[in-house]
Amino acid sequence: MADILTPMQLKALKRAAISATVASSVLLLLSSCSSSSNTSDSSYGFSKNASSVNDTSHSLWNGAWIAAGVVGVFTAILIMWPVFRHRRKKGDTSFPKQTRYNVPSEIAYTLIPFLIVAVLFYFTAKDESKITKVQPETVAAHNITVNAIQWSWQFTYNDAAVHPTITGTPEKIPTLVVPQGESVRYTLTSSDVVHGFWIPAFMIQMQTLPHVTNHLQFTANKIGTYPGRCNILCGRNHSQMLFKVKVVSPADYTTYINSLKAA
Ligand SMILES: [Cu+2]
Repeated sequence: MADILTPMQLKALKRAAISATVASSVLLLLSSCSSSSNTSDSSYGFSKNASSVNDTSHSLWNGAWIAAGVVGVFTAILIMWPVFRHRRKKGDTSFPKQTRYNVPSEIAYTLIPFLIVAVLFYFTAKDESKITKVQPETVAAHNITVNAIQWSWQFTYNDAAVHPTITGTPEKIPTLVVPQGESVRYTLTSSDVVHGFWIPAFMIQMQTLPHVTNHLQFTANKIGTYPGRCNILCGRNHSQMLFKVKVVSPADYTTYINSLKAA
């Protein structure tokens, strides 16, 4: 391209690219600001307190972004510093001084990344163990088994003695009905390959694995219907592996369970 464009055109192109980058960064920043301030109970697109997991996940997520921002700005300064501060002076034709084996800086650039990873690991492990804590099946107020199949979901309500099962298909996506404000213990299994049980609004996901049983327990706090997805690429119709989560009042939940039993 350099052969076709004149130096003037190249300069103009460079300026346009810089302006576009700055403009899109400003737009991105503004859009993230407005989305966080418009609604009081939502933050960066995530609903606060939608489930018992949200506040823990949210602070971890925010903290990770703040850490990434600090590291990003610090790294950008380190890159820009020599670019602007140590430019070749006009008329200076000398070869730059060559330096090798700077022990203090080598220790620093080994230690700093180690510290960053250690801090991220500490907070992730601490919050993860809090989020994945489950009660024994006999103690939990409600027990639901979620089984993933290529390419839909099966929900079995173990609260009812007959354990009714709802089986979905890509055409007829299933609904997981849960009681508001009451803790549900989920048993996660898979009939075939690895899938991921994911409810974005509740900031929670866990893989469903063949031959392995996983457990998860959380409380849905707000009445409403929320989208659920498989978040592990599990084959041809992975994108159609959808479900809905319907949070209803405890009384409506009991009515629903009774209607399943009767059916
Ligand atoms: Cu899947």
